[in-house]
Amino acid sequence: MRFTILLLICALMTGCSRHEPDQRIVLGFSQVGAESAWRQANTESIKSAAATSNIKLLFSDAEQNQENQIAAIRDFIRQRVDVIAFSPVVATGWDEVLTEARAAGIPVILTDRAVTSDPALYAGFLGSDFVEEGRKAARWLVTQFDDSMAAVHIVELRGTPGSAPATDRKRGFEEILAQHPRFHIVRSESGDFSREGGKAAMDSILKSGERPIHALYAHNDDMALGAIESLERAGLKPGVDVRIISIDAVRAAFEAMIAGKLNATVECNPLLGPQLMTSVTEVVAGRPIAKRIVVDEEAVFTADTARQLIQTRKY
Ligand code: GZL
Repeated sequence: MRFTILLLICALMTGCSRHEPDQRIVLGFSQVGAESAWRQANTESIKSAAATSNIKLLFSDAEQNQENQIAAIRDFIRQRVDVIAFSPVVATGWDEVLTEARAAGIPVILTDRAVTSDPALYAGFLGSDFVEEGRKAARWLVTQFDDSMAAVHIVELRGTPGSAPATDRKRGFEEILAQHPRFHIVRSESGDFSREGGKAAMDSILKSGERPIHALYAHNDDMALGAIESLERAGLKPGVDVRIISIDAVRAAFEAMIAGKLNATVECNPLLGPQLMTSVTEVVAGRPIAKRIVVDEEAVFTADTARQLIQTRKY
């Protein structure tokens, strides 16, 4: 009886409810979109890690549109979340909204992709080294053609224009290629990191009559898988007539390697959720995090080991 009266007094005085207010950390996360298998795995990792860490996640899918991401970040600021994290679809155009988050006293953590803004505007960046991924792709490709070939013609399918992975994977690839003058990128088109985009870009290149094509370098597996469909429709044997390397190492890439249609893929780990939640918890506790957290070492997987390794893959 006395408890009920106490509760009633409390409710009248402070409007407090029967339930304690939600004490969980609130994280606002703006995701690029759902453009690739890598992205789906990344989203799943973030959602499951938030649940495991008992962090309340406000999740927004920007459908690969920067305006949508900026609007989502502003909404998180209005909702006074504890931390904002996002994977920026492109590298530029974030100064204003990052300044607004800082003025609101809300720390920001970047995941997956970098921005060109002043690092003082965000607490830290957790992601892979895309330049090294590009170097790894080129180091593998130059081993695939012996000295008897005077010139090796490469087609490149780039990711989203202006995105850090597209810019840096190209930079790393070309840095190594510069040491091998027989190797030339004869065409470079954007496939926007999607399977449909990769197919359309390869269709256009094949229709233009660009020949010979000895190799394909795709900035992600989804574009490579789309290009494989296009090559087959044109009567070419992907993986045989055209040596193909891509990046991400998603399950579908292992299946394509087992089928002999893809020759190699460079791993880019999407399972960033646990590391992100650790960083969120540290930031909320007022402890600094490293400005740059590089996702651990990533491997190059080739067709000859794809069959035995596919069962070990987590995404
Ligand atoms: C890389 C990530 C890229 C993937 C693509 O960290 O930003 O975006 O390589 C995805 O599959 O679309």
